[in-house]
Amino acid sequence: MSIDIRRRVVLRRLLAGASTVALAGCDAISRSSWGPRVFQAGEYANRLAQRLLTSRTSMAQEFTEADLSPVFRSNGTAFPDDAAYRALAANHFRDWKLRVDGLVHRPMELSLAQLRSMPNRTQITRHDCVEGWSAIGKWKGVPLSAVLDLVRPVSTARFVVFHCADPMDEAGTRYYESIDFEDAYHPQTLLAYELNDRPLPVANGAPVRVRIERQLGYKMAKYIMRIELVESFARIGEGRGGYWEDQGYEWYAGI
Ligand SMILES: Nc1nc2c(c(=O)[nH]1)N[C@H]1C(S)=C(S)[C@@H](COP(=O)(O)O)O[C@H]1N2
Ligand SMILES: [Mo]
Repeated sequence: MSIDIRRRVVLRRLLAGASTVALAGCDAISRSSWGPRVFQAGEYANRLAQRLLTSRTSMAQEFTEADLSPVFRSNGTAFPDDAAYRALAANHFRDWKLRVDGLVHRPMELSLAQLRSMPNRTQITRHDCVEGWSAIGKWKGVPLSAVLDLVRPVSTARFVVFHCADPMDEAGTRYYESIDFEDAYHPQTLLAYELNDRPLPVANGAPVRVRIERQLGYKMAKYIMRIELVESFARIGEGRGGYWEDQGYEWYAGI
């Protein structure tokens, strides 16, 4: 067992102990007026534990060219069933514009050429899908932080929402996802436009998809059309911050 894993085990045991103690007093607590505050404190302890176990600011592991998967498979949508998207794709996304708006001082529309002329970062990382597969790919893109610096979020903004091109159901609900500012400003969070030294394939989210390297695959929205800054996601989809979150997945999908 590595020291890191052992540290996690020890922490988990400590925490399991703490919650047993809390539960023992449950009945009495729920009958008293200060009950709800205790549960909030419990939730706070859980979040604190998460931070101790995996620091949110740490970097995800990066790999070498030798580690690249022979194929980076596609999952979920592989070609959005949307006429406007297909027209953009047919013209190699020359007319595509990324709209960045919501709680920002300076809403903008950025072309692919503009994004490509901004500072960029390349990283080789492992993608983990909740369905049980992983792949290592090389991503190049503009750090999301650079785009946020251009539009300047207003002080009440707390989350970054990605609106995608692909309809997910008969009603036409499109894929959407969201992250908080800790992930939005993380140096490995990219608006990626290249995979393995080539323009991002349609199957992997062309022209631009987000990389959020310390979370699971479903957070990494493909086919991004619009980025919206919000104070809460109460008015986004069904209010849980993402297409899969609204079907019951966790909002923070840490790995
Ligand atoms: N717009 C959109 N983004 C999406 C999905 C999707 O269906 N539509 N699937 C998600 C899931 S579950 C995974 S694992 C990854 C898959 O990325 P890939 O197609 O590049 O393998 O994209 C995520 N982002
Ligand atoms: Mo996934």
